[in-house]
Amino acid sequence: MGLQPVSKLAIVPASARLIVVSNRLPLTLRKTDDGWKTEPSSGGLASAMNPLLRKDGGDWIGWAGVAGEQDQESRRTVLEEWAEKDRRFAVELPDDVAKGFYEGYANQTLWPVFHNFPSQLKFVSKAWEAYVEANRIFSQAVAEHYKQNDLIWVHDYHLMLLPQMLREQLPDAAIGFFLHIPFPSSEIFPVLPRREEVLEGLLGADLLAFQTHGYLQQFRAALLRVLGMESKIEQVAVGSRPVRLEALPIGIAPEEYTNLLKSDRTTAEQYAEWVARYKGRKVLLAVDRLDYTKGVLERLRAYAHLLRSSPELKEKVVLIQIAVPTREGIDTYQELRTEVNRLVGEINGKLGTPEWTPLVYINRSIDRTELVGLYKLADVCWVGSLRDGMNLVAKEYVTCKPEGDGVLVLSEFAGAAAEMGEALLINPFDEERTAATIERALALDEQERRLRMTTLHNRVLRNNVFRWGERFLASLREAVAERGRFIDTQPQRLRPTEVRDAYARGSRRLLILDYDGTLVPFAKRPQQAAPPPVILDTLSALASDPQNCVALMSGRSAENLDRWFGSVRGLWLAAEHGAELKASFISTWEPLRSQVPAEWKNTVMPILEHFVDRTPGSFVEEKKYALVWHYRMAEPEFGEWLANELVSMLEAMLAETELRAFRGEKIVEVKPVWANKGEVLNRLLVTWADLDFIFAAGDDRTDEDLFERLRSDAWTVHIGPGPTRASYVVADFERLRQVLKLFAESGSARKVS
Ligand code: GDG
Repeated sequence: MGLQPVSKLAIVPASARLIVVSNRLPLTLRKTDDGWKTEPSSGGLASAMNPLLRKDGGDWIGWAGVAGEQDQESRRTVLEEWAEKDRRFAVELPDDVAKGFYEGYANQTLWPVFHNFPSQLKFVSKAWEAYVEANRIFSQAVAEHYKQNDLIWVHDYHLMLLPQMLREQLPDAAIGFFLHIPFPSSEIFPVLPRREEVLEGLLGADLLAFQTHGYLQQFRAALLRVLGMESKIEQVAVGSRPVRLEALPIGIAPEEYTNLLKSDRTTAEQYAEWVARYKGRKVLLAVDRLDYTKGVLERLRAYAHLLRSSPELKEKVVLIQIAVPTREGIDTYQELRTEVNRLVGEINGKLGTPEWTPLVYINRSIDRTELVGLYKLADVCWVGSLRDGMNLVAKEYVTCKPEGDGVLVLSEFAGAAAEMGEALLINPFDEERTAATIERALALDEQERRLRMTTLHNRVLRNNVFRWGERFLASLREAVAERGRFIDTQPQRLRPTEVRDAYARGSRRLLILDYDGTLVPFAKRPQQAAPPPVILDTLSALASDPQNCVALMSGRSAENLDRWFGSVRGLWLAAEHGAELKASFISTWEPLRSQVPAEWKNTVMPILEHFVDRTPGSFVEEKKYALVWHYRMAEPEFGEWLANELVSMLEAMLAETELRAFRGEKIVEVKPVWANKGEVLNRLLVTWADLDFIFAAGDDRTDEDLFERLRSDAWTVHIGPGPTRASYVVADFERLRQVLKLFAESGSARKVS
């Protein structure tokens, strides 16, 4: 089999048109006395994507903002102009849908959960319905806009159902998704109401990209815990379709800032004025949307602490806090604003002097020209997010410091911390230590300051938004090509006569068979699955043929296999998925590794026993090398849910060891990684070389290790439904028995003739 050529449909030409889809366009409508006017949108997504699209071209689809009832004519004219001149296409949402979608599910349910603030979560099912409806309206708009070969790039948490909705309408489309905000841990994510739908919505994409590896891992953990879906570090299979997973930290367009610094008059004049005004004082700068995740309150408290604990800083320092209003229709944000206002008053009122206002608070958006001047001016930029997908302010600041004269103080809970290790990192929840770090930043010696800042500066310039965009689109193209390969390599149905003929032509054959689920159906208790005589007869017939090497590889213990198959002459046996092997010509078992430590069982057993206590009908089976939790007799949904929980718990616990927790058919098994069927194969091949027919059959994950190692011309057969690397499938164990019977008969027929 092997990889087939990429199917034509799946190849996306390099010149394909890009369609960006996000909640907001980079343009915003503003109502004035003369009708609707256009303004640039604020926020990280617009800052990043706008220069990218301006450079490389592409269409952008997004919500036009609340419509209201008046002046529709003038509104329409502006929107038509956006489409014609800028190729920005506005999606109209009915006002009640927009409210439930944006202020409801997106910003009061998803946003707090994804930023580790489950206590702020508010959920009403009407808002969820609005979220579904808004995503549906978006999918309609995109589908109408779409032409074959377009690349669709969906952005952020507002549109998490969109990939799947688009997949249903445009099955062949290339769909990528980028999440700008964090993905929460598997402890927090399950709190999300409608979590299954959200994950399934995302899985409609060909590529899912996150800001950091950490978020990507947390997404995988959520898939396992919530949907019971296993994934690889770079891929998850959704039926027969692969979804690629990537960590792609977003960057900025440095020239947008450096050009203003180099040649903008307003910037230069404003900067000169500030230099004069703040002469003799150190400037601390903070720039945030006024969102509780950005840690504005915590920063102000830490600042007050700093001023109180270090009186020598009096009149020597000033904090400029830009706090851009955001989501003002939501109560939490209004409460935050009130509290910040109060604290600002308190700091200046209690700690200021007639000559000195310690805190300059600006509660509006300022011009980019001014922002850049402030970045240049600031001795320290203070990013104190309690949680943040990336944080572009950190990157913008270091971009504006080509000479290396400034210090970045950065929260370890911002995604940016993963790639900006030269910053002084803080835990913004710890106000005292944060204050101490700010003090250290103010006193940092020049050499260290320059070294840290220049390294950061160069890295941010290199990992810019254009590079990020290129990587995303290249990865999306590859993901689509991979989808083609994946589909082309999906297993075919096994045709019994065809494989029988190949068997008959062979003269040195290897047959590797799994047992439970492959030769016999699953039984409620493992000891009930004894082989019926017909299986023993077939195995005896096959194993006694001198041209055959027949190996039974099972998860069962050596003692169990001996009891059931000891009488079948010429049969190789591998127990516990290959931890031990018994050759056909000797009567002793040989372990695959000598000196296997078993103390781990003392730690893992109590955990499994705890799960047995919680799950009526489940039990633990102890094998020589493994421990298995069986839950076939448990209530199905509860059993699956607990199995997900158990595996995610064990995965974290066993990460540094050679043990792994595997999910099988209604079991969770803890065993060493080396105990796998692929390893046993190597042993068999030492004895049995020059093979001209290889046949391997199995139904579960442990068989996949084997299929992966076998030669590409091997007949690998998966029993039952589900994703597999095997080349062929058969519906159930009975079909497989028929095939083995055909093999056995063709052998005896030749002997007779
Ligand atoms: C989301 C994620 C992720 C701010 N004030 C003014 C102003 N800004 C600009 C900044 C920066 C942007 O807004 C803010 O970007 P952030 O990245 O800091 O934060 P979010 O808006 O929350 O963005 C975030 C980002 O998406 C990108 O993926 O990094 O984690 O939450 O560009 O400069 N711009 C102007 N005046 C202001 O007063 N002109």
